Amino acid sequence: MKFTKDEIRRAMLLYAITDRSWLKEGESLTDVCREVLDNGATFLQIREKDLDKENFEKEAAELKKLCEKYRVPFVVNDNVQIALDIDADGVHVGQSDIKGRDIRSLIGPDKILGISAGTAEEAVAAEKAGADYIGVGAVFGTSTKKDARNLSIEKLREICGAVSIPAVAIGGISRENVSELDGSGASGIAVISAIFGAGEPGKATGELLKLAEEMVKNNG
Ligand code: TZP
Ligand code: MG
Repeated sequence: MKFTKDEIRRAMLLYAITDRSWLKEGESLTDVCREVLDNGATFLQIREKDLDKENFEKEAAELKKLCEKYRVPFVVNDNVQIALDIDADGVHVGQSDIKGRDIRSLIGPDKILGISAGTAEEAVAAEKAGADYIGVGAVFGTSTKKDARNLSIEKLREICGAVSIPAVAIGGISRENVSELDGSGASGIAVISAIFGAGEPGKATGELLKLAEEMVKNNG
């Protein structure tokens, strides 16, 4: 599926990132993602650090099909080849994944490219490298990513202001702190544990969506 720049910006609103380590007994990742999409998640990324290639690819292909039904963009974390093999809508890469690589050339002009940026310089470089959006964090303390760099809201505002592509805030975002991002310039929130670690992921999604809409409205 192809998404316009406007659609990608709007899809930043509630960006869900998978983590199967939160699955309860008997649950499948696809079933939980369906519940999350039913309740309004606007973007989905598969990020499964402990899955082998074969199973990652299998899960990714299923989620791609699911997202298509909802017309929600679906990207693969880190692995450009898997993103291409399953014809995902795009890929999300970190600074270490892009060193010396031109990911935009590998994926072509139509796929979504997301790049993590922790400084204004990285953000500007990401935009130049053809990123459609940047992921900026960790804005609050997170226990999900061990090597996450912490970043102030002030820094987030500076980074958002440095680029014209949309920025999604990430890291430790929960129902309790979304409003602290008011005025930051972020186009939305990316969350793992606040959705996948919630007792009821669907209900958490609906609540986060409302809070994200409020936050973005308060941005200007
Ligand atoms: N990148 C920066 S923080 C983070 C990633 C992938 C983890 C976000 O997880 P959570 O559970 O929403 O804090
Ligand atoms: Mg990465």
